[in-house]
Amino acid sequence: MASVFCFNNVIFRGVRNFRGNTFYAFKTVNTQIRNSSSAVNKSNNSYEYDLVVIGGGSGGLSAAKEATNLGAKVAVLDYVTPSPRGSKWGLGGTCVNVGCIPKKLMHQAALLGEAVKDAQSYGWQFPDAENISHSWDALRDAVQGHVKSVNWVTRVELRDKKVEYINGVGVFKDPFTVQTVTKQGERLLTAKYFLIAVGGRPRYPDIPGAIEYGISSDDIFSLPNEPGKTLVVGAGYIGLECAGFLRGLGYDATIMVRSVVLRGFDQQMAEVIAAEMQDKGVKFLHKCLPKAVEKLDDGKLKVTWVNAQKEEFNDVFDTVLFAIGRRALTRELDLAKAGVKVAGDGEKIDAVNEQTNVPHIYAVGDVLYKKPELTPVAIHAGRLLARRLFGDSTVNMDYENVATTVFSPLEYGCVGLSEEAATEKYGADNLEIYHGYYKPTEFFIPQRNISHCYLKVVALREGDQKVLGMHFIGPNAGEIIQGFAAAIKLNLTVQVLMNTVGIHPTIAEEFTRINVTKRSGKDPNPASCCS
Ligand code: FAD
Ligand code: NA7
Repeated sequence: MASVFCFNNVIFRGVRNFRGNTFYAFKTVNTQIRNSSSAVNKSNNSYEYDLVVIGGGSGGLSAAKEATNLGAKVAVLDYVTPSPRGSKWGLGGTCVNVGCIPKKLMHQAALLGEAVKDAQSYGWQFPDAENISHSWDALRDAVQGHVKSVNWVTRVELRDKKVEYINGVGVFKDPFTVQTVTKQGERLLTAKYFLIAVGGRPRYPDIPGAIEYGISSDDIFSLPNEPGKTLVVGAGYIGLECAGFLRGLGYDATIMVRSVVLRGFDQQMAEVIAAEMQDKGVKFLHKCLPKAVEKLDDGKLKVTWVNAQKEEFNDVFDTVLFAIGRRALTRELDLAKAGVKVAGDGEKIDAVNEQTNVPHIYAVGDVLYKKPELTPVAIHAGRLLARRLFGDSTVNMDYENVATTVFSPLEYGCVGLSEEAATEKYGADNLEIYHGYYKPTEFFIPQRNISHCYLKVVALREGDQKVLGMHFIGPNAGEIIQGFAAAIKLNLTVQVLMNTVGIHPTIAEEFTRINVTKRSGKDPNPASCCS
């Protein structure tokens, strides 16, 4: 267990190296600051808590629970500032309230809409097939019901594990004190360690009407009214997913793209996804920027935008959803009082093994600079950190080869390097790119569009061809890519993939059947279902 103690206003912090030897770093404490911390037990210079976590989302809760499992005394501060539209939610952070979970449920609703159509071709009879409709209110209520049950379970779990949950905003007063105001009044919390796990919130563009009339992912899953004809501004992960499920539910959906679709992802795969969405009826406004949102007398929203040639256009929508990225919530923490530095865009924290420039203050999750903004990343990093701080572990978080999936609704799952990133790192001549289109068996009878079911394996050219990246567009891509992510961690090669016997008839087996390289110029289309 790492140790911290204070003697004669000098803080000694034990840091264990990888061999388990403990070295002590020391630092003189500003007496004035320390004395201002009323919560400090001055008789023995100890702190009220072993760990205070600011932010009760994926990363913060995982660290808090693991730390209490290891015997630490932990408090978690969590507070949700309402969105500009007034949306607010309970304990658990972005993922369970306004992220992964409600998104996946709405994605599932969209998939079921397609399944209803497929079902008829498989012989299911719907007496009034022409009049099947979808109720936004019923979906929203079901989703919100589930979210609230998760909030409740999370609170019970914290109580059972004896993690103190404080529903208040945490702000640093000094490097060892966080202040919060709750319904019971002001509190000052002192701790040996602090964990910043405040995540982020959606950005809005600086244009007239954006904040007044627009919504974000913070609002869509609890929207009181049907979204109707929707403009989604932003063609990243969240923009594509929201437009995808809205179209799947039957709404008119348009995506405004500033530069490219899914920047940072493999661009060939991104184009295939965009083509698939377009075939499903999603409209794209390429290389356009919003200029203003104006509310009309009938309540509809008139959006004006410009294209790359500075030509101006406008259209009227029922809903305008901004998905232009997220802002880390560090400004509100008064980090300067703790001495914690921010990096890059001035909002995120650049931490080495989750440790900030202030040794006893750590950070996990979306607040970290240049790390994937994904729930399992935050959870895993938080858990490993708690084990290093309060257990015997020396295991650090590995941020490489983290798999992810865009639920678009035909899913795009990937792990490892994109073709562009691999080319930049190794050079095109040193790579072998395997690719292929395939035909999911379940698509045949309903005659669903198979033209975008595509996969790609990015590998080194030499030897057994180490796999650097795997990309898959098709049903259940998330489920498929997860297992291959473990294989990549174990240094998967193309030789091993080709020697793996597939499960037939599945679509995951397509990865074991790869044989066409881009270099060969051969047709990547399949000859038959069982070739
Ligand atoms: P959060 O979960 O955001 O938790 C931070 C908490 O801290 C919040 O409750 C916040 O209100 C609170 N807080 C902030 N400041 C303070 C303060 N000063 N004092 C007290 N409390 C504070 N990831 C996936 O892996 N898969 C997905 O499918 C996926 N889909 C997503 C879909 C959407 C629409 C969005 C928005 C995100 C999605 N993500 C997904 C990302 C995922 O939700 C985040 O990566 C994850 O929630 C980050 O966890 P975190 O602990 O860093 O922060
Ligand atoms: P992303 O992935 O950063 O995408 C943001 C999108 O919004 C992207 O297409 C941007 O275009 C676009 N953008 C950014 N600023 C603007 C402005 N001012 N106007 C119009 N369009 C803009 O963020 P997401 O919110 O989708 O996802 C964040 C993470 O959440 C994601 O990684 C998941 O892990 C969960 P650009 O490409 O920059 O030109």
